[in-house]
Amino acid sequence: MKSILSGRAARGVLALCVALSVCSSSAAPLPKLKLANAWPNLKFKRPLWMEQAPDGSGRIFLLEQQGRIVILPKDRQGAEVAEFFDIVSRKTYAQDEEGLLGMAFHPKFKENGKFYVFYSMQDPMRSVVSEFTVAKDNPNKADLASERVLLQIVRPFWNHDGGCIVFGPDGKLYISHGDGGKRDDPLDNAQNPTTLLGCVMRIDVDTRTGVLPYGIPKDNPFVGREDARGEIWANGLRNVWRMSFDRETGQLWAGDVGQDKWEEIDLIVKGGNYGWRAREGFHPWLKTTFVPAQPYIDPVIEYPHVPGLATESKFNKHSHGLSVTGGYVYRGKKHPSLRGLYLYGDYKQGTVWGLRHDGKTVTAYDELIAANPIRLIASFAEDGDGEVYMLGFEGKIFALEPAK
Ligand SMILES: [Ca+2]
Repeated sequence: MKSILSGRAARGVLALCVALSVCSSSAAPLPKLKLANAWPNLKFKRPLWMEQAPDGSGRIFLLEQQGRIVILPKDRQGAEVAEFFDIVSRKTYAQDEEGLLGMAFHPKFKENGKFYVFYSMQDPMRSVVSEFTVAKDNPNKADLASERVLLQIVRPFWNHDGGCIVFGPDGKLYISHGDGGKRDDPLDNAQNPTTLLGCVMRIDVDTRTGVLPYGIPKDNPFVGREDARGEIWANGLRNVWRMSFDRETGQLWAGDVGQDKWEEIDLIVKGGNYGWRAREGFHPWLKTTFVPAQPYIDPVIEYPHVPGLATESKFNKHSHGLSVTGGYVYRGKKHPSLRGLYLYGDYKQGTVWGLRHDGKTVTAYDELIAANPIRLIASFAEDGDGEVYMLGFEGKIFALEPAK
């Protein structure tokens, strides 16, 4: 756009758009997408996360649920990966929602070689967030002996572990953890600010608070309260399966997996309470014993588990699904028609949707790739250039591209 329109011409077009009210991107129909096999000669075992190292090396890392992280070949026709990290022997994966679930590179990875992982362990059943460092003599190998355990969160049940860890633009580590599992959050964990279950946390990996192996940022919402954990950034969340920061606006987008009726996308803000188990999506659910300090925050969008339910939602043109997978706001350069679009999908139905948001409300939403229940959407991913991918749980990595 910059090269095509001079400043004056751009202002002229803008004035015309305002006058006609039809030219904004929000009014344009959303583009249909297709999946392109990004590494056609590779197949993975339950891939759950992919990320490019922020060190200028161009290396893209992929995480497998059983406990392995590999480096993908730069040649996308390549058939060999380099094994970077392996904790499979720790048996971190015992049941479906357990395992090595998340990883994040320290923003200064290039200088300090530090990265973070989230994994499940047994006896006692718990989630672990640890720091590791790259081996001194080999940039393509993690030093397993360098592990520094930051957090251990005891889990009452095997599912709803969350497990997404991402650094924010503020350099702090954000961690999602589910409500602890089972149906209806039976222990009312997501509303209970004294537990780290059912929330998004924010910690500082570079400092220490008291005897903790990490720092609790002073501007976290519950700092200084006796009846709440200072690590919590937002709560009332059932099981955030994938969250991401919009690299342009810094907003934190999350997919919060629903139970029986509604899946939702949330914009996570400081101190926000997203309602679970008192609410599912925009709808009342169960009683909670906790009185929220502020009103519950509604989702950005919701979709139903069965088509007939859609009429009960203001998003009544949204197709259905069973388990949301949060994605990314597209900020890449390759596909201008996708710019600013938040992409998300359904793990079980394999549908991909997109929405546009003006900072306050959804201005457009649509199905971009039709359902295909054979293809389970484990996660989306973003490379260093902001290009977006989808990880198929069956083992393939797809690039998302406009269909025409
Ligand atoms: Ca909610």
